[in-house]
Amino acid sequence: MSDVSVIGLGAMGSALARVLLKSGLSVTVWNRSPAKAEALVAKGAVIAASVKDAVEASKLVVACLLVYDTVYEALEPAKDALAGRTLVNLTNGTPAQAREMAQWAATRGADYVDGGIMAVPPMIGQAETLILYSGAHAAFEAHGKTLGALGMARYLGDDAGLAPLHDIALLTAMYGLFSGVTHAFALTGSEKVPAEEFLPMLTNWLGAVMTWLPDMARRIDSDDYRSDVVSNLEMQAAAFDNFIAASEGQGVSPELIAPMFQLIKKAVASGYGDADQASLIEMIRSRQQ
Ligand code: FVH
Repeated sequence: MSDVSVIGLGAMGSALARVLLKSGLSVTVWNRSPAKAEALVAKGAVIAASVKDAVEASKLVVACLLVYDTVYEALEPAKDALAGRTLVNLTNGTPAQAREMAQWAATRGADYVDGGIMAVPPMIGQAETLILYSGAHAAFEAHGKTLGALGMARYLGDDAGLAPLHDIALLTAMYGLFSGVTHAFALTGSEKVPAEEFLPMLTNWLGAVMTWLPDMARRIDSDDYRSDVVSNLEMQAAAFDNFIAASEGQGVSPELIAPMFQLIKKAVASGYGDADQASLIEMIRSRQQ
């Protein structure tokens, strides 16, 4: 028996297996393309001849594959071996997919824990690397030490969908930041300002913007969009006209920032002209929430 089996040895699965080995655990590995196991075998991993052998080798099975469909496909020949084991799925997916997989695992007698890795492969194993988990609590606790070797393990609750929900929320925030930053670099670059020269000004500004987030969170939690507003949406809509015109004038497509402009205009048209930026959430969320 091994301490843990890792199914999927892409960039992330290999990093997970490497760190588990480095922390002194015995690790069995399986990958659709077996060649990817070679480097890990050289470091002490045991390569399983089949995915069923890999599942049978450990009480803890960690899967990290491309998408959920590939998890079902890969585990199909091993599904009857899952009983009495814990499946920790670190594959990126949706909350609905995670809940469905928790059901699928339950019908096979397995405990299911879903996970979201807030890191790129070289960050695995660092104490500050955040990995989100949700699902079977007792199973998470039982394997806490092993999972803790991968990074800072944060358990979010029994609902398997919570880890992917928070994962996707954090990733969408990151992509929103990338959108604005890419546009900003394009604007300054249109006048040949090197990105590295603009960078300190940009990071200082983003640091100042971060200090506004607690107020935004408070407003959202309390539906308070109109008290003490210092930058209302009507003013922002007028300024945004300039952002679009300046971009086009500098030969920069506004496509990364235009959706925000559309939303601000929609909010103003819906009566939020005197409200704070936080009120934009009312334009995108369903009122059933
Ligand atoms: N790499 C990253 O920066 C991110 C960081 C955050 C978390 N993501 C998610 O982790 C999952 C795996 O990502 P990855 O980086 O390991 O991805 P790849 O290197 O492309 O490896 C993909 C593995 O999936 C296997 N696979 C694909 N299709 C199948 C299939 N039909 N049956 C069995 N296995 C399959 C693939 O096998 P092979 O091509 O080597 O034979 C790899 O093991 C992912 O959800 C990220 O969003 C990573």
